[in-house]
Amino acid sequence: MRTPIILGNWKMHKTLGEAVEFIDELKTRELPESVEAGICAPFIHLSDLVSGSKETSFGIGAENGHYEDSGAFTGEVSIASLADLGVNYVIIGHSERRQYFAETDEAVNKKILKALEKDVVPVVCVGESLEEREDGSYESLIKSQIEKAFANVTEEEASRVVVAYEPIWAIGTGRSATSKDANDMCKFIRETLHSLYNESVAEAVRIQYGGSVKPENIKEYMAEKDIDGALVGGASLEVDHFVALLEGAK
Ligand code: G2H
Repeated sequence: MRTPIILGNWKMHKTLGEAVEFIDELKTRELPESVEAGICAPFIHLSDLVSGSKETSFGIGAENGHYEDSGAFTGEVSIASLADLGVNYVIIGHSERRQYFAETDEAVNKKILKALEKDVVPVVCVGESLEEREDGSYESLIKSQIEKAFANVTEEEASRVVVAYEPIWAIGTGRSATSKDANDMCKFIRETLHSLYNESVAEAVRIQYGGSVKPENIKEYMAEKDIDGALVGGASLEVDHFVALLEGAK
């Protein structure tokens, strides 16, 4: 059985004060034990959030990280230093990073390998554009994104990776994929993992859906066999909504 996992992706929202206020409030809430929970936040908030969430049941993640341990990469933050800080997750290859910051499949792969080496859970995002959905090329695109992401990832490491299927046309648009469409793609990702590894890896990897998930639709997604959780942007910014998502996922 795969443990459901709900992760907030705050993107470029919240000041440090607002971030700490959120965590302080979340600490006072009773969270379902059966659901793994985490908040992925901007780099400058992470130190405070990691210390503020000690001895709680939820984890803290980064929204990006660099695969080199150190070096002349102005403006970047290494996955090694995130691990040193005590960060639990790192989002890799979010479509906004692929689209606006030219993140390639090769960089995604290097980041996954580094996160696994440093014992940070990589949350690798894959997903197609509206054009690719409509012209029917989406399955081959997703297959290629998965194959490239998992290059040189061993069988033992692969089951520690979390995959987030996020169709670009459903991100922040309010237009979510139907639970059946989302499940079909999560199933397709699982089959791709089966062909790359074996059944036990395919059955162990947790696959999230992401794209306009909210308290009102989380149950629908979680009822699907191949959806193990959600990566949530907008609806993770309010404590009440985040807690409702966790409740809906249990
Ligand atoms: C997709 C998602 C979080 P939202 O980017 O990764 O954002 O839930 O706002 O569509």
